[in-house]
Amino acid sequence: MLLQLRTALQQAGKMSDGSFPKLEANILVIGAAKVGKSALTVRFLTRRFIGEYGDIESIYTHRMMMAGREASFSIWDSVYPQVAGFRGQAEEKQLRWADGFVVVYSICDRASFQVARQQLQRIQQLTRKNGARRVPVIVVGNKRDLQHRRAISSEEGRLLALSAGAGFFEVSAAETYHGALAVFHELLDLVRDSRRATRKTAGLRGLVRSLSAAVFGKRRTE
Ligand SMILES: Nc1nc2c(ncn2[C@@H]2O[C@H](COP(=O)(O)OP(=O)(O)O)[C@@H](O)[C@H]2O)c(=O)[nH]1
Ligand SMILES: [Mg+2]
Repeated sequence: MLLQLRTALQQAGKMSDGSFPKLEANILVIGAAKVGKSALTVRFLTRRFIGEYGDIESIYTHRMMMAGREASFSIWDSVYPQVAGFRGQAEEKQLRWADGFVVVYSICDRASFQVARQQLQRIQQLTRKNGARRVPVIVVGNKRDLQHRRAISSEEGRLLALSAGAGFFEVSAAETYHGALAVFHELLDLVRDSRRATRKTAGLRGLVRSLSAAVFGKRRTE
């Protein structure tokens, strides 16, 4: 019984040797065309801004240390499909693949803000079906350097993120590295927290099953 209890608690957080398991995550970067999805991703991975990226879809793998723990993740820099019919299938596949989402719009482009709003809704629809409670999402208003062309206020962006239970950053992939760094770091923190919450629930469920098995002499079915 004690052994089962200990196992359940271990599952809720640490490994038996006291270390934390390696964090692995799939990160999907989505948003309308030309908002700077590739610029943001490449900025984070290489610290550089190249200027033109082409419409290439790429999945990058990246390793780093986070709070003394090894993190290994894949970042899918997506391309927004031009053909509406194709959007549904491709989108669903992408959304199901991901553990965390970066939803990018341009602060100079109202249409891209609407796309971000729709994509946030789709994420919520799909993940709610999977029974997830809170999905790790960061909303990013990019091109902050273009203040004279601003069409979306910071408040509006923040409100959209808030309504979706997501984190929010305004950044300029063109001008700085730290904005991109903050976005991906925060997202990985959210992924880690949501994993912990899931494991804790699973651990507690296991504990209840063990207890009822001990008390009633048989396993409860769920
Ligand atoms: N001024 C400015 N331009 C940017 C920024 N980020 C991306 N761009 C430009 O916006 C265009 C589209 O960027 P890209 O990363 O290819 O967008 P994607 O289609 O969403 O992947 C390119 O010409 C980039 O140089 C930014 O923060 N500020
Ligand atoms: Mg791109």
